[in-house]
Amino acid sequence: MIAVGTVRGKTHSRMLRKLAVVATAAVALSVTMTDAQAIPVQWTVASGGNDHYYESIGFTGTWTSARADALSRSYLGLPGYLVTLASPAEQAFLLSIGTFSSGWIGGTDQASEGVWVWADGPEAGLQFWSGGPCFMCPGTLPPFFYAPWHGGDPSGGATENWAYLQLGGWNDFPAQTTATYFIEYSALPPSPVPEPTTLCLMSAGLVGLLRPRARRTRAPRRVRWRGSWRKESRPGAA
Ligand SMILES: [Ca+2]
Ligand SMILES: [Ca+2]
Repeated sequence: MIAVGTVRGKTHSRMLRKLAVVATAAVALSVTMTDAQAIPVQWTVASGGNDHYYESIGFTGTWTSARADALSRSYLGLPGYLVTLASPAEQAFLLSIGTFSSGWIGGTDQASEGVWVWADGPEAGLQFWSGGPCFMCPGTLPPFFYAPWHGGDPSGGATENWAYLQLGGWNDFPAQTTATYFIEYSALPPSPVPEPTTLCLMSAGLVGLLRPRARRTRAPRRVRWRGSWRKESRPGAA
């Protein structure tokens, strides 16, 4: 009985090990599927897009923390940033691939109330809206080309400075609101190259800074010598 019991015990152990292997494989498969679902989707030029990649991120936080999280990410070597939506087509594409239908986007008027700009990405600093609520605009109001606010928004004044995409249009939310967000990945434009004129002026300034000071020629002073005046060189004179 003891021998049989031992055999059964070993068999039982092998079964448990197999179950553990199967369970581990199932977890790995689950992780793989989750990763696959999270792969950003490219809006190709061939389909009328810009070749940027888009993704909805399950991270939940304030606009500021979502922005920091987006800036810490990259995909295929392309830097991430809170999505910038420059056209109806871009927003439609984003919503077509997103896991979520709402979340933070990259607009803010925190720096100057009513001056809505994109925070990061190729459009960093570009103003897309001015002032308060947009009751009648269709999402296009010169000189701004796209800002589909939800009816009556942005309405929060100085206490609501962060743009949120939701069904029915954009909304302005306060700092303490937490939500998921949308990310966009693309190359950023290179830093501005100084104009040739600017380079010349900079070079001239550097030359002036680096050139040793010329010794000033000081005129000799006149001193009385045995009843008559004569010239005497001053210390430091050339
Ligand atoms: Ca964009
Ligand atoms: Ca505001």
